[in-house]
Amino acid sequence: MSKLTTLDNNATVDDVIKIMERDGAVIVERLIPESLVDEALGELEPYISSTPTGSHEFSGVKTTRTGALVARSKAIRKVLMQELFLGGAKTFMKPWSDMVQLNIAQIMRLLPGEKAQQLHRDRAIWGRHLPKEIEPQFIGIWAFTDFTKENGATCVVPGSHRWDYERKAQDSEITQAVMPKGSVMFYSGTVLHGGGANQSNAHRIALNAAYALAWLRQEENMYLSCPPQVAAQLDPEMQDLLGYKMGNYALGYFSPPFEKRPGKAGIWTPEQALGASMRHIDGPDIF
Ligand SMILES: O=C(O)CCC(=O)C(=O)O
Ligand SMILES: [Fe+2]
Repeated sequence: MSKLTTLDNNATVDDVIKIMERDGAVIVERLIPESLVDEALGELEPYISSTPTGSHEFSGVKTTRTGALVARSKAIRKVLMQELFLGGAKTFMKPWSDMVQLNIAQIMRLLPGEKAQQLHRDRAIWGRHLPKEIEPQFIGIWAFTDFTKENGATCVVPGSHRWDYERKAQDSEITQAVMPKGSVMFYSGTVLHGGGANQSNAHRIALNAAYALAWLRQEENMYLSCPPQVAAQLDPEMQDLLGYKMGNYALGYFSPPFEKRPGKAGIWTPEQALGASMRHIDGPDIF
C-alpha cells in the first residue's frame, strides 16, 4: 500500500520541498489552529450556504465550490500568507519564475453521497503545452473538517509526478490524505490525485488553494473576484499575489480606458489602479 509522509507543524520549507520532490505530495499536520478555520468558515457561511452544487461529474454534482475568498474573508488571507505555504510555493517554483501568484482559492464542500473524483493532474488546466520538467503549481488542500477515509479525504498517488502521462494508477498505488482539521496536504500540479467518495453523513470541507508561476493565466480570475476597489484595502503582498504587480518589465500593464488628461493616457502599472503613485512609465530601461 502506497503511503504519504506526514510532518509535524515544526516542519521547514526544506523538509516540505524534499518530500514533495520525492513523492509529489506531503501532509503537514495541524499547521493552522482550528480557531482560524472556524473564523474563516464563520466569515464565509453566507456565501458557502448559497453556493449551488456543480453541474459536471468532475467538478462534483454533490460538491459546492465557493471562490472570491480573498475579498470575502480576512481569515483566509492569513491562511494564504501562512509562511510554510507561501514560502514553500516560492521555493518550489523558483527554478521557473521569480514571482508566484495566487492561482485559485476555493472552499470545496463534499456533501454526503459524493462519488470519488477522477484522478487527475491540476496542471491539466493549461493543457499539455508546458514541458514536463516545469512545475507550474504548488497546491495546498487544507482540511477545514477532519479528512477521513469515510468522508472523502483526497486520494493521491505518491510518486506519480514522475510518471508518463499515459500510466494508470493501480489501486495499491493510491492512498488517501487522512488528516485532522487544520492540517494541509501540499502537492504539486503534476501528481495524480482526486477527491475521495463521501460515504459519511456529514460534509467534508476543504480550502483548496494554489500558487502558480506568475506568467501563467490564473485559474480564478482574481481581478474579477477581487476588483481594484477591494484589493486597494489589502496588505501589499496580498495585492501582489493577486496579480496587482508588474511581472518583469512588461507583464500586466493597463491603460485607464477613459483617461484623457495630458500625459496620463499611456501605460500604467496595476499598482496604480490601487491608488499608488500616479507615476507615468515613459519607456523601457531594461533593454
Ligand atoms: O476534493 C479533493 O480532495 C480534491 C479536489 C481536486 O483535486 C480538484 O477539484 O481539482
Ligand atoms: Fe485537483
